[in-house]
Amino acid sequence: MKVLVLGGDGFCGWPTSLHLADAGHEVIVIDNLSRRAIDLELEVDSLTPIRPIGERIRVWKELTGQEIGFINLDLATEYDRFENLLHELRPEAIVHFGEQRSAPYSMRSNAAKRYTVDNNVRGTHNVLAAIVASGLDVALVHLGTMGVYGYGWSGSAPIPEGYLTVKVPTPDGDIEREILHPANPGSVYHLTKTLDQLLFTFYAANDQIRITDLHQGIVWGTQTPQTALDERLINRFDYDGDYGTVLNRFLMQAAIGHPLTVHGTGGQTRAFIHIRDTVRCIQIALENPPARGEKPMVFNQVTETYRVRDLAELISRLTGVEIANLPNPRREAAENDLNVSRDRFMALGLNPTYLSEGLLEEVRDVAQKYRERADTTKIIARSTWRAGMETSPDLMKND
Ligand code: NAD
Ligand code: USQ
Repeated sequence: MKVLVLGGDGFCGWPTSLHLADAGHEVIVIDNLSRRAIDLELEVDSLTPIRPIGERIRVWKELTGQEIGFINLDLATEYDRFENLLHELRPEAIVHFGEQRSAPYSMRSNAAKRYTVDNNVRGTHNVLAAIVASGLDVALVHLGTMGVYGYGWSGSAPIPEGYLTVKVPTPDGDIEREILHPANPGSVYHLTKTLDQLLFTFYAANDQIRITDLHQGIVWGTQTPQTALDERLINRFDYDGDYGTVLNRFLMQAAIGHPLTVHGTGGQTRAFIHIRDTVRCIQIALENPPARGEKPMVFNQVTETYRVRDLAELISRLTGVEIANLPNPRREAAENDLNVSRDRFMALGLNPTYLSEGLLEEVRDVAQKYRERADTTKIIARSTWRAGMETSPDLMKND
């Protein structure tokens, strides 16, 4: 299958591009390298020494003989170029990772909020409009987030895969309707993913675009079998307060002996998935698209749930690194339960990678290998959801 991977230079997109190429698909990466530009803006770098995209692609070709294409294009601002590319390349499928994906970054300033909305919503709408204009029957797979559901809405009922059946009272008695699960975003970034959902609902109904929206949990780990083939193919490892996600951050902090930065009580329960399962899920979704005319197909792309403090305690027990309970810079429930339905990928054959000591050690080993590259002044999360929520007077003495 000819597949365009939008955002294919990023943390999830690069290993997915290699995985799909390895599985025999023809892959073309489209990326404006904005994530690398944000590293420069934040004066931070991936803990792992990621190589330029041209070198990554050359090394993959040297090792496997497979060509991966690359086009530097901004999905949000270069609509005409993107539409022309669809006419020229005639892809059968598109995987869309190409958005600003950090919640803390999206809350760090007014400019960052506006950039995140402009980039993500315009980009996704441009992709949909260009598919319609191309006249192609392209299957679109989009990376959404578990965060569209929010944390705490469903109580003890499992969060369904995208849709909820509700009873609507009418004078003639109750009628049943299926609706999109109510959105409850916790950041401007998460808000953009809830807006994406409405765009998908409209274009699937109006233009019969085949759309799969993957509501993914927090991705952890760094390497896949393909990125581990050669150091020049290594995947990104974000550890800083804006882009680093919680489990990878704790493992990196353990590797350098930094106290584990638990926000608040650590009672937040979140959904997780290992990067090796992310790439498998994308392949499964690509190979099992909905039919034309169907509503967007939603999968909850998660394999397990954990409470933040339980992860910190586990890593502290394994490594001896202490835990620091910091004031929470975010506006989020101090404690929540999370019960997620995840039947669809299981039914399609996903064999989940569960968190184990071995896998935790593998990530810690990667972090230990590159520990000299870490800038410890970038570890504490400084983006706050509202003015006055600044964090960690004590821990900053480690900076
Ligand atoms: P990332 O920032 O590492 O990668 C995103 C890529 O998209 C980058 O290479 C960036 O340069 C590119 N991009 C952004 N805007 C673009 C634009 N306008 N035009 C072209 N390219 C653009 O992020 P990631 O961690 O790989 O996440 C990929 C997707 O998966 C995101 O949409 C994110 O919301 C979703 N997701 C990620 C996680 C996670 O834990 N990393 C969890 C759930 C969902
Ligand atoms: N947290 C800590 N300490 C840290 C970092 C985070 O306690 O050092 C806490 C946060 O306060 C939050 C939880 O851990 O309660 C998760 O934070 P995170 O930064 O790991 O994840 P989040 O901001 O939710 O975003 C990440 C990705 C995003 C994706 C989302 C999936 O950056 O792209 O959409 O995970 S989900 O969380 O399921 O919505």
